[in-house]
Amino acid sequence: MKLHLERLELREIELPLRAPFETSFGRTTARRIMIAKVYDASGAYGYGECTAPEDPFFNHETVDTAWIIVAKYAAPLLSSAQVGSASEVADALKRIRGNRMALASLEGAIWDLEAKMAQEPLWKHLGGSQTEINCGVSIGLQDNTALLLDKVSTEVAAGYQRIKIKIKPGRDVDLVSSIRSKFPSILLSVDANSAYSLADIDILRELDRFKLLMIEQPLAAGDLVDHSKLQRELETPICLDESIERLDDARHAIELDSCRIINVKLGRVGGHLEAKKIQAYASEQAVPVWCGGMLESGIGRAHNIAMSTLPGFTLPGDVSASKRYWEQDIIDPPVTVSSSGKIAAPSGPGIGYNVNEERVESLTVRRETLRL
Ligand code: OSB
Ligand code: MG
Repeated sequence: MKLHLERLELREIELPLRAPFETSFGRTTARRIMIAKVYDASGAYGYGECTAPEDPFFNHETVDTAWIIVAKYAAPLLSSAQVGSASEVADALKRIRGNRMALASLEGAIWDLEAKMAQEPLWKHLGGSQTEINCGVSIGLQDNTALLLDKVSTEVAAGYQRIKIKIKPGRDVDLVSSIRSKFPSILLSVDANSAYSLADIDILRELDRFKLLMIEQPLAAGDLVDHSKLQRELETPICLDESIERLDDARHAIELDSCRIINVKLGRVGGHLEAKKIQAYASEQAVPVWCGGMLESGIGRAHNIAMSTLPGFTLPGDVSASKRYWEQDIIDPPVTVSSSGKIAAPSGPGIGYNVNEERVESLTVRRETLRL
């Protein structure tokens, strides 16, 4: 079925987090989220979520820059390209450098639309093969170690298969050591969000003693060369997040042995098509991948679930239950995780969750409609 894209509705919603989320680069208390809704001439529509954060501290993108990129550049390019399928969107937008989270929101909406028009779940439409996905959690920096241990206990008891904690210089080895004394055998990883340099190699070597599943993005965002030097010095696999924005980055990283695991984030890599290419290449190279998160609302969460059903997504991801972040999500039903730490792939068409449009309307603080 050929698409005839008609219009794009952009909205920004404000959604308060249940608790602040702190990383090495900052603390978030409420999300500002751009949502893209794309209509076909038939009246069908699809939803995408932009994962660009509020501030340019994770990468260069923000919700404000994403809005400009989509409204001023991506929508006109898409309109003139007259794409007939979701798989053509990335090519139609390729003149735009970077800004992949912005572009992915648009592409995601069109994938949802296309899957809905085909009356098939998005995960099947993408070529997914796993009917349930393995879930882990990401726990932010806490005010003290007792609080952190509490959080870890809660999530382990809830059934999550892997615990990841955020670290930064000065709050690293001690945290890991405390968790390991209490939980000697859980799957445990750390995420530094680029907070270290090679000058910190002694600290990173100390982390090697704790049988971590991985150390995520210890060095600079975008770097591959220093990560390769570091990986040579460590037993623990390095996982890259911020350094992987496209298939070529994944290929370079694997060729250089800069990492042995890849975190695929739909927004960061520019959408489902690029994510599929990265997982296919990593699978060929026997490098496991998993799905990262960016504190998404239900729409982004649903897209992450669909992507996580692709065959290479073997390690537990950062896709967790709606209730960990939101008092009330914007989808019905919310995402729930079983006591064995799994999310079942939904059976409905498209993203497979209903967007609560009344709630979205009441949270909206900005809107714009564009012709496609
Ligand atoms: O680096 O994985 C990250 C949240 C915001 C920005 C970056 C990251 C994260 C997380 C949370 O770790 C993942 C999630 O549960 O959405
Ligand atoms: Mg990360």
